[in-house]
Amino acid sequence: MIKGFLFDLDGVIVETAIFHYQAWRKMANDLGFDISEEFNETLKGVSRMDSLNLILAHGNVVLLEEEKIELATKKNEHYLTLVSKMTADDILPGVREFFAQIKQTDIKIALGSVSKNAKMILEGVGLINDFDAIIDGTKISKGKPDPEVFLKGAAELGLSPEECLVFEDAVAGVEAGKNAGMKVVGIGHAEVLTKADIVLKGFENIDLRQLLSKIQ
Ligand code: G16
Ligand code: MG
Repeated sequence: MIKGFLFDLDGVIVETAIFHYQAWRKMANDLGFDISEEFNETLKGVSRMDSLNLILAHGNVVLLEEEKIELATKKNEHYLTLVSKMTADDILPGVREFFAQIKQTDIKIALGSVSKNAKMILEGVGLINDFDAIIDGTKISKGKPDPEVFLKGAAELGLSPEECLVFEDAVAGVEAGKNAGMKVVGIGHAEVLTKADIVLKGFENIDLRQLLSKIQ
């Protein structure tokens, strides 16, 4: 029986991928190359340093570790100026209504994000108090597709993996949920999120009971 929902942040609750893209693109442009929106898809759910390494390899740029840390810090500062403007209007359609349905049940809610900025973003959009547990990039050592983030989420909720349902928009995130032994609802396109148990376009007009009857 499902007793806990584990939500990814970026692409599930809010759309921060565009801000990550803008900040990484500026960095790449400064280094003399460009990154496409399609390439940006491969960075979703991937940690900051892993993303940086993928981008540098894409642009055939080799740097020292300290130079990489400097670039990642600068990118994050730029990213923070972009996300600091986020408000409740940036919550993805249907999320609030879905949360309201959850609150009428005994199902607990946790965040499972690899972002080190997750809490700041949840505060900014006014959702921080809706979570029973928050696992973010400051609490984990391995990014998705490693299951660490979701296993820690389940543990903080006091639940077993089989009692948890993951909501994820990234291929690496869906894999992380499956690697944790959990059922996964993909948010996005079924052709992309092939490992998810069920795929929704988003939360608009989603009936919680109907969803649970399909998944259990
Ligand atoms: C998010 C994004 C990734 C980003 C990562 C680290 O993961 O999808 O693109 O690289 O966080 O973010 P930060 O640089 O803020 O620590 P998630 O798990 O919320 O999808
Ligand atoms: Mg995501």
